[in-house]
Parts: sequence; C-alpha cells; structure tokens
Amino acid sequence: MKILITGGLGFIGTNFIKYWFKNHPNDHIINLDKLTYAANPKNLTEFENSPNYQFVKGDILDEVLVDQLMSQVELVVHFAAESHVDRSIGDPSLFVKTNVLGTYTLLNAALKYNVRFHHISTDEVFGSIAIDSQDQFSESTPYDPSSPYSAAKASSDHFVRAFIKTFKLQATITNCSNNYGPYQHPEKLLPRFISNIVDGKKLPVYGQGLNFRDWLYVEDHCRAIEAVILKGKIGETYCVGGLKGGTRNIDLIKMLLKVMGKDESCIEYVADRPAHDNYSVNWSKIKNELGWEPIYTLETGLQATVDWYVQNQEWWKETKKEAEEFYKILSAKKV
Ligand code: NAD
Ligand code: TDX
Repeated sequence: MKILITGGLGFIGTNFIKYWFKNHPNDHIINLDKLTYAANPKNLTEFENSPNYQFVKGDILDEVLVDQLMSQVELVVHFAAESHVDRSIGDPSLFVKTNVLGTYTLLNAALKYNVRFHHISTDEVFGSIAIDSQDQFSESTPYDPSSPYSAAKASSDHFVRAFIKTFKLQATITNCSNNYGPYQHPEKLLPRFISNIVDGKKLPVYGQGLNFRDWLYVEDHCRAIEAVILKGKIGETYCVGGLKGGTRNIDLIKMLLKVMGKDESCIEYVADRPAHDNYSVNWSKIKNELGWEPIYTLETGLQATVDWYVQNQEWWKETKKEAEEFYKILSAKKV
C-alpha cells in the first residue's frame, strides 16, 4: 500500500510511521510536513535512505502539492495540525488555517483521486465533563468545543463527515484522548514536567490541578489507528482512550514524581487555563467492533516515557528553550 501521512514529523505522526514500518515493512510512505516549531526533522533519519520512505517539506494548504501527492497514494492518514491549546488561546488564526482549511484541501484532493481518508481527531471536540461526574465521551456525544484548538478540530471533523455524507468519501475518524510517550514536544504537560524535574525546575500546575485527562500511551493510539485503517467501517467514527479513564492532573503529577524519585516540593500552582476542560473516553465501540484495547497501564506507560526523556535529553533541550519562551510571553499577557 502507498500511504500519504501528513504531519509525520510531529509527536504522534513520528510514532505512527515507526510503528507502521515495523509492522508493514513493504508499504510505501510519503510524509508531508511543513516543519513547524512542533516538528523535529531528526525524528525519522533512520528511514532517510529507504526506498519505501519519502519526505516532502510542504503545507497541507498547498493545493498544487497536495493534488500531486494525493494522485500517487491509496490512503491518507491525516495528523497535521496546530495541536497546542495554550497556543490557540494566544493566537487562533493559524489553527483555523491549518486545521480547518488544510483538512478541507486534503479532502478535496482525496475525493478527486478516490483515496481512502483517515482523519486523526481528538476527544476535545466534545467539550468538558462535569468535574464531579462519572460521565464519559462516546461517539454519540454532541460536539461542544471550548478552545480555538478544539473548535478548529471540531470543524475539520464536520467537514470529513459532510464529505462522507454528501460525496460518499471513503473516510473514517478517530477521536482520541491525551497521548503521551516519546517525541512529544516539551510544551505539553508530561514532557514539560519531566524535563523540568531533570533541570531542577518547578512544575507549574494550572489552577488546583483538579482537571482530569484520559491518558493513552502513543503506541496504543498507533495500534488503534491501524485497527481502524485495516478493519474499520467506512463512514464511521471511533472513540479511543486509556485504561484508567479520567485522571486528575495532580494525581498524575504525584505518580510522575514517584517514578522520578522526587518529593512534592517542586509543585507550584499557577493561573488556570481559560475554559479548562475535563476529559474521559468510553472506547467500547472500537473494542467490541475491532477488538482493540490499550496494552499500557498508566504506570507502565509513565515509566517508559520517563526513561525515554531521561535518555534522550539532547532531543528536547533546544525545543524546550523555545517552549519556555512561549510560556513566558503567555504568562506576561495574562498579567
Ligand atoms: P504535533 O503538534 O506534535 O505535530 C503536528 C505536526 O504537523 C508537526 O510535525 C507539524 O510540522 C505538522 N504541521 C502543522 N501544520 C502543518 C501544515 N499546515 N502542513 C503540513 N504539516 C503541518 O501534534 P500531535 O500531538 O502529534 O498531534 C497529531 C494529530 O493528532 C493532530 O491532528 C491532533 O489534533 C491529534 N491528536 C493529538 C492528541 C495528543 O494528545 N497529542 C490527542 C488526540 C488527537
Ligand atoms: O504547564 C502545564 N501545566 C498544567 O497544569 C501544562 C502544559 C498543562 N497543564 C495541564 C492542562 C491540562 O489539564 O495539563 C493538562 C494537559 O495539558 P496539555 O499537555 O497542554 O494537553 P491538553 O490541553 O490536554 O491537549 C492535549 O491532548 C488532546 C493535546 O495537546 C491536544 O492536541 C489533544 O487533542
């Protein structure tokens, strides 16, 4: 199979390409990535000389390039997006361009060449679960996004759904919860906190740390995408989440400190994120219909993640500086 991956030098795209080549070594991948601040060009150097891998630096908004690449493939797996909620609060405009118009550009080209489309989306499109409830998002939860990021992702999902209904595009969607693991940018919670602990810095916890997220180790997400690509029903959406359901940030951070052998004195409570959501996902549809379930527990996944960041400090040192510059500007704006 010849596959177009978008955003393959970001966090999940990198993990997915490594996973795919390990399990499908004869497939051919074209990786289209704009190389924004979130990408790391060194992530996939191991495939540079492989005849089955081609990297193309470019923008998913570039209609001519997208048309040319789409004409060569049977499947597109669309990861490319602006992905950070805090950045979307700082400046939403790029989120609309990449996440909405970029997805639309890809959909048009996929339709033209009858290419199977798999859209990578997020549980954030469903909004927020009440802090004291046991509710979970599922495929039938109404969309109710809170941030410019999740609004743009929700819009892209709606375009995929509209192309399925109106034009019979051969497409599927996965709405996944918070991923963690190797190659995640140090602007995101776990890499930021692991690297802060390594550097002896404080851990800035938003609000009281009571918001919760449903954590999924990135390799489990890659397996879920594989299941939907190979066995999923065209036109369907599948929710994907972790084994534990919602975990409060403060509880996750205490687990992290334990894994890294540190006490809680480095925790620092800071201003809350506006419209700070809570997430937990019911993934019984993908389990019952496609036989997928997570393998990693939060304990095994956290240990693997900490080990990777401790052993790969040169990977995050440079990008961390830029990430912390961003946070300095963001907190100055709040004042
Ligand atoms: P990321 O920010 O780490 O990577 C995004 C990648 O897309 C980067 O390599 C970047 O260069 C590329 N990109 C951005 N704009 C582009 C453009 N206009 N044209 C081409 N390439 C472009 O993101 P991630 O965390 O790997 O997320 C990947 C996808 O998964 C996103 O669609 C995101 O919404 C979704 N998702 C992420 C999570 C999570 O926890 N990280 C959870 C659920 C869903
Ligand atoms: O310094 C921090 N302190 C803190 O308390 C950071 C960076 C985050 N947080 C909190 C906010 C959230 O409750 O931790 C939680 C996780 O925050 P992020 O890492 O920014 O992730 P989140 O906003 O949950 O979104 C992530 O998961 C869903 C991805 O960035 C999205 O792309 C994906 O759709």
